[in-house]
Amino acid sequence: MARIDSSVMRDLLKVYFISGSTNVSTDLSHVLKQAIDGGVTIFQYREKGEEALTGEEKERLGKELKDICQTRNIPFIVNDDIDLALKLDADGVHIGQDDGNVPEVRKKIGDRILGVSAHNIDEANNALRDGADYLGVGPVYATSTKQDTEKVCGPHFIAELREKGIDAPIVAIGGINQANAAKVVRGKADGLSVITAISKAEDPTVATAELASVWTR
Ligand code: TZP
Ligand code: MG
Repeated sequence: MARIDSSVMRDLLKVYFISGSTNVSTDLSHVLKQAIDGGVTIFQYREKGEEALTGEEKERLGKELKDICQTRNIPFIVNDDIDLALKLDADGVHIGQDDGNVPEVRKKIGDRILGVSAHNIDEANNALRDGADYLGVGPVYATSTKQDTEKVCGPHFIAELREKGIDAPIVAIGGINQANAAKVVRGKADGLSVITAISKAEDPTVATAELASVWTR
């Protein structure tokens, strides 16, 4: 196996759904299937928050979600938990700036997909030098899903990173919804990542299809 090609990575980032059990009001496996029907291109299992599952329960749900993704040919990414990613034979891992050392994570996961959150040009350059396949950049808009975020950077911040020479695949995150998605795309992101806009949607299939439609508009 080799590291993922950056043009393939860019395409996969288009409609990036992230969720854990605490982000849904119903059953996450069901929501994920509905979202995939609407056009999700990659999924990240991010089990966070006070009521988050741990241990065997987290692993059991992770396995269920991974199987859904595998059956439907959608890459399955695990947030932060490298051991779980390896145990489940995930397609990749996403880490934040405080979640470990990028070269070490790269070594542990081999050629699997590695995403790293970056909030400025130095973090972006370092992450890419150390083996990131894509960058997560945000919050582009205010979000109530994650409490400890950096300040809101706006979609134009991604265009600024491009002007500073960052050509790597970038997915935007934070407060993205069906109403502002087109602006994020114009800001030069390769993809949109969302939690609430899909996880809490009345109809996740329709919500996802609406997000996906900004790429063909
Ligand atoms: N990182 C920056 S903002 C955010 C994360 C994980 C939460 C995004 O959630 P939502 O509901 O799409 O605003
Ligand atoms: Mg993290």
